[in-house]
Amino acid sequence: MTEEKFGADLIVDSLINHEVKYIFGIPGAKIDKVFDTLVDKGPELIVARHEQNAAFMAQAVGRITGEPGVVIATSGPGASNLATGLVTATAEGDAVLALGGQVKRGDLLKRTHQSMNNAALFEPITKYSAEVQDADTLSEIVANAYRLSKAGKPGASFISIPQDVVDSKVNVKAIKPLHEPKLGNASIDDINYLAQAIKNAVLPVFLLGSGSSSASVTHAIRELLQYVNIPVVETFQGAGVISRDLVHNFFGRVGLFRNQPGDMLLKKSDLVIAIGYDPIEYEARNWNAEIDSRVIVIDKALAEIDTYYQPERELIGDIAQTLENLIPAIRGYKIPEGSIDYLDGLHELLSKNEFDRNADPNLVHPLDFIDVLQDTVKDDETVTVDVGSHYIWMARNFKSYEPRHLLFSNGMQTLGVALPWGISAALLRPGKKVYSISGDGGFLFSAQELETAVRLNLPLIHIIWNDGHYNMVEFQEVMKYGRASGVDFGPVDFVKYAEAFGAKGIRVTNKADLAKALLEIEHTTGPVVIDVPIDYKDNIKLGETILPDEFY
Ligand SMILES: Cc1ncc(C[n+]2csc(CCOP(=O)(O)OP(=O)(O)O)c2C)c(N)n1
Repeated sequence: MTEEKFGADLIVDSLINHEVKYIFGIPGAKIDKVFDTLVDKGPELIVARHEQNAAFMAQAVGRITGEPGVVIATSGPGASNLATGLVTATAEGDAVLALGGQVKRGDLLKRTHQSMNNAALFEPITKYSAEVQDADTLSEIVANAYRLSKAGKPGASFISIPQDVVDSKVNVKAIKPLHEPKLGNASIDDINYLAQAIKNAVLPVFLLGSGSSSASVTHAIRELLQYVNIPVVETFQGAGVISRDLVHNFFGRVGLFRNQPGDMLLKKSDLVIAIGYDPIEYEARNWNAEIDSRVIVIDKALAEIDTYYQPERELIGDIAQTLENLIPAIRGYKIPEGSIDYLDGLHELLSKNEFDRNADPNLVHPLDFIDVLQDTVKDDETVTVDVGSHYIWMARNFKSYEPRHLLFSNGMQTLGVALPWGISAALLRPGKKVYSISGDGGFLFSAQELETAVRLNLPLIHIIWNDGHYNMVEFQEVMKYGRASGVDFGPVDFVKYAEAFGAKGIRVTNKADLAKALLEIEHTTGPVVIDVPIDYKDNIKLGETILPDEFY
């Protein structure tokens, strides 16, 4: 006699067939049969302390591996708590498969406990949102949702599963993942067109976006730069594509605000080659305000066009293969002599420290913090960054030489991502330390996950830039209105907070203390929280326009 199978088996067997390693979530009655099934088989369940954070954890799996991270929540508020995580994943191009519980089908049209139109709620913020009506279709729906989440521009898929569907007997087996079709390179005509455009250019520049950070594209870009010496700027999510041995090609990151050496380079360039660039990271109106840039795109899907972004050509296909095909067509290209001095000047500007770090002796200047962290973090370790003024300082100044090792929420700018992302990075990169960084505001958006990190005994070091304010909003309000509003909150003893969760808590008061603390915890297993009083005296300068005319 064959063993009876239920909807929950079909879901879990589908995840097994897709080689899903982790599933993040919190149970509830409508979906608990899946949790019960997970006791016997399937991915490792990571119980989170809030569904929003479970969704962030799944997002980080998508970000780091390129394969969908999987999250599961119950009906009603369990499902709706996923919303911020899923909208962040969809906006920022991270594959996520979300499973939400639902009331039984007979209750769908009644005012019943936790009844809600799940599929409609998630429709505008996912790539795929559906409710299962027939248990035998569960596996096909999982398979389609899974592949759609990572196809083209990745994002979240959501499946709503009524309780009686999860619980009912099924008559089919789980679908095996199908072979993924591989795109070819862009057309030879388009590749030759770009090659000719580069040969004619005086100052071509590569703008590397999030889509350039996969292993294959990063490899192809590095290979290309062995043959042609073209300057590069990264978006925040393109961090780490340029390796240590190629730093001579690197001219910084662009993002908030339009005042970096990379902005000047984009402005001066007569040919911007945008690779895997997603405008959500840094809209073209920021770097092409005058609508006079000549842009050619290399991507796997069509660009989204706007007034400020009208690419002259688009090379659409597998990005890595397109780049490989570009090499023979432009091999030996050299930036014309006339541009060399300009680039040297920009490099000097990039390395110049414009700030007076002589702060209050009991505060740490952001650049001192970054120096200490830079000396501590190894290239194969991960740094996740929350949203706030600290994110601007880190994105501009923290060097990273491996892709997807310095992570930012750079589309939705969602507060609270750093700690949950750090948890996933620690799970996916076992044996490597992870540093997550947040402000004192953003930390409390997801700080309860410290318990998850402690439970899993993860080597996670969470560092809080403590200034007692929602500073990134504060300094911009001051710039706009001459005063701030709604940005103050009371103090929290983060050392006691950490200890209450079973983590180690450390408070430092200056740069030397910070360096000592990081050294002391080198061999600590399990999570550590470090509270750093930060000196934000220079933050207004972050937003000032410093594009001097002589660079145009
Ligand atoms: C979920 C969410 N709510 C509100 C905001 C708006 N916001 C952006 S930065 C910020 C303040 C961050 O303060 P903090 O975490 O202390 O970092 P700091 O700016 O002080 O470094 C706020 C409220 C947001 N980006 N995300």
